[in-house]
Amino acid sequence: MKIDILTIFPDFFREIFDFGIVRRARAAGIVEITAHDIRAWTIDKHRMVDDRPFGGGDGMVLKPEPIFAAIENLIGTAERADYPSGTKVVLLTPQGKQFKQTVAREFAANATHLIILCGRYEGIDERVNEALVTDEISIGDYVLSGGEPAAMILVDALVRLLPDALGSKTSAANDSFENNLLDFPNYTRPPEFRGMRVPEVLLNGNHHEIEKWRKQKALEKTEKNRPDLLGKISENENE
Ligand code: 6GU
Repeated sequence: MKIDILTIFPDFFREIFDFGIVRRARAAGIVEITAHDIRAWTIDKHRMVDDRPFGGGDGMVLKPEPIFAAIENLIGTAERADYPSGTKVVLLTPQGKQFKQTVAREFAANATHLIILCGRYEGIDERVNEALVTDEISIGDYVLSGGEPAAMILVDALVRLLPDALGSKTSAANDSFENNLLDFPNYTRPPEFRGMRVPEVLLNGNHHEIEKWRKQKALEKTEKNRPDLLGKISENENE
């Protein structure tokens, strides 16, 4: 998979993809990630990436010209209908559809070239959306000063789902949200720490009992922290 990030702060991404699974996936050639400065595609004297909103109001709006030029350069066309299959242009904005594990799975399975536009300021000229964007995405119901932290999250969630990105010992199939259940709790050595014992069932090696315990604890954790997920379990069992 090839991922191109369009941003006015390319330095934000200088090191954040150099750790853990994402670093290994890059080193193994599973994914290629590049952050591009939108300003590189400006052609005016002042290299302007933003301007005042028509109709008035606070803040600045990202201009369409450099973004269209960037897309034309990266994809070969600024006509959404002519994008090669597997190409997605994602706009990160609080006005987007909410990012979920299902979306990460869909991208990991079907996208081969992902272009991520990081929104900034008061927004982005809507013609970018109308002509170029295939998916408008938000990472949650709060406002960030820009799409950059959201891009980091999107990339991380997606790369670990790419075939061979996770080591053989871990599997995305058991992740929280994969079955609308949060993960069960884990313990490691020592078996007793500051008077707190590891649950006995985990120490006695009865795998059937351990499975039962984990399922129960996953349910309890979900009930406590994310009761909204529980209604979805029976819905999905029919899929
Ligand atoms: Cl993708 N961008 C911004 N600016 N704020 C957000 C967001 C994105 N997702 C949630 N809040």
